[in-house]
Amino acid sequence: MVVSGPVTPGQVSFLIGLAPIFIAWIYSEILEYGKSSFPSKVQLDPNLVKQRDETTKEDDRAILLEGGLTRSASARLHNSSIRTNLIRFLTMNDSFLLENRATLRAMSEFGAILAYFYICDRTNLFSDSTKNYNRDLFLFLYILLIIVSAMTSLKKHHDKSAFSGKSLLYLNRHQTEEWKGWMQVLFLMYHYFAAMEIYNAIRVFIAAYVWMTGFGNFSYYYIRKDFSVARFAQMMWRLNFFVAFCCVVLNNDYMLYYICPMHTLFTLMVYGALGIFSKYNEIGSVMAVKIITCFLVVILIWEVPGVFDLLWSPLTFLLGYRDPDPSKSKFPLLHEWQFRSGLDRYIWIIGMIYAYYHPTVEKWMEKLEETETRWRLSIKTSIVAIALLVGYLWYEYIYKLDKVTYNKFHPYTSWIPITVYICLRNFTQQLRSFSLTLFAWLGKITLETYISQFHIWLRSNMPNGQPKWLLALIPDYPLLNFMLTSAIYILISYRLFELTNSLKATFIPTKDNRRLLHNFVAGAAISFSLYCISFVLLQIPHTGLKD
Ligand SMILES: *[C@@H]1O[C@H](CO)[C@@H](O)[C@H](O)[C@H]1NC(C)=O
Ligand SMILES: CC(=O)N[C@H]1CO[C@H](CO)[C@@H](O)[C@@H]1O
Repeated sequence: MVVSGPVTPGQVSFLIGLAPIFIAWIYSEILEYGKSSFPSKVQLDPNLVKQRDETTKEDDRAILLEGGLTRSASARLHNSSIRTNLIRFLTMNDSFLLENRATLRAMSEFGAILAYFYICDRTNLFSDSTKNYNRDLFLFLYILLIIVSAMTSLKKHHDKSAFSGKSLLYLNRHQTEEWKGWMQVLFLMYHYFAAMEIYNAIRVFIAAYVWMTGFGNFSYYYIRKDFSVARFAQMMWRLNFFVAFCCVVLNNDYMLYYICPMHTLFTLMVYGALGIFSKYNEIGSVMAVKIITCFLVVILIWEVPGVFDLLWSPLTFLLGYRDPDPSKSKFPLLHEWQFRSGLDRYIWIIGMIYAYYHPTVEKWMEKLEETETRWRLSIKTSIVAIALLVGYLWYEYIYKLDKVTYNKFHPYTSWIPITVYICLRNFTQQLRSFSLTLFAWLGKITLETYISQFHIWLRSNMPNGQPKWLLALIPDYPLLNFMLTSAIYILISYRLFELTNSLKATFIPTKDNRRLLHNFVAGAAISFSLYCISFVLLQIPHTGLKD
């Protein structure tokens, strides 16, 4: 069943890179242990150590000199700091290891998790089972989760509106995260149980995520105006760090995890739309021109035949995907990318527009809240009625279409259910201020749960394979197995979320572009050398055999 394929240079590089880090981490733990049991050697009071940990995180320039804490402020010294750090790492310099124990631990843990991914997905250590859909069970589990989270995690938020200090905030952070959360649970369960009958709903959920990408990123860049390289790098790290390692270790194409390239693309588009001529963002007409340009760009790329291939074919090495399933491998390499990115090509712009009008709507809602009760009630009721009617019409005439026809209409209609949801979700103050924090918690780790599901919850069993099987830790007990694999899977996803963030803080300095560049060059150089070494190593047995 399992086709792990030949070992790739990437996998070997991963091992060669991980081994010294792992050893260094163990050694640093031993040093730390020794230090605390024999405190005479290096005398540091715990406060100082803590403070030092924090400074190291922020700034690698902090160098521990003979028991004291000194910062080398000169740029000259800091120029060489990556080289010195590397040398100190390779020579297993005690103080260096102690200083960076937390980072080493995070990297080792990250590596161990990836190893677990490989073991679950590409070896026969655990078995696999087939998917099985039962509507009753599916709904039972989902509704159970809603009940549990309503009973234990329903929370009222007291965030204030920016304008008047009333708790108005439509679509606040809690709500978007909760929204992501409940959609994600359905999306994942859809994969786990192969619930093909909700295919169309899943398309809407993905559109809603992309809508949120437009909405969130627009608000952020519009208000904060932070177009710095550091911020950009952080964003790219958040979206692609983990998936890049998954691709290397599991020998998969980036496109297998299509959510990642898609969100990266649309995030870049929002970034570009606001970043270019960002000085004039305040002017309404400029913003209108920008939005119209976004539409035109999308129309040009996706609607004009031939442009898509012309534009993306140089990136085929990155965005190409071939399904190993023989029935689906007839498509051209870029087909998957065209299909996935095309489905949601407009909705991020809609998200931007909603974000742009957000303050206006908020003010308007505030006014509404202050008007006479009768007026207010009638306006609200009519809005709800219209929303329900539109929602119903959409459901009847669009949603119920078969998969292929639906997909044709999807790019032009996905804004309808999204808008209806937004209206209904916040039509009373109470509804707006409550959220289910359990779902919001899950909503924070959607990227990690999305990527991890392929390998430690489901199984793809081969490079580039779609996850058609389930991971069976307890064979023959499907429900117990579901419980156990889900628990491990959610826990690991959450750890991955934390590790991605803590490593991001370590490697991407916020205010020092020079160091960011140095880190980037060093990272690229190290990866490249590891790759070359692995490549050569892999050639050796071959030539040996030929002789
Ligand atoms: C921008 O979009 C990406 C992708 O959805 C998301 O992860 C990120 O949090 C967004 N940024 C902001 C500031 O909302
Ligand atoms: C998008 C939108 O305006 N949604 C609703 C938010 O809440 C107000 C006030 O209750 C409603 O009138 C809006 O329709």
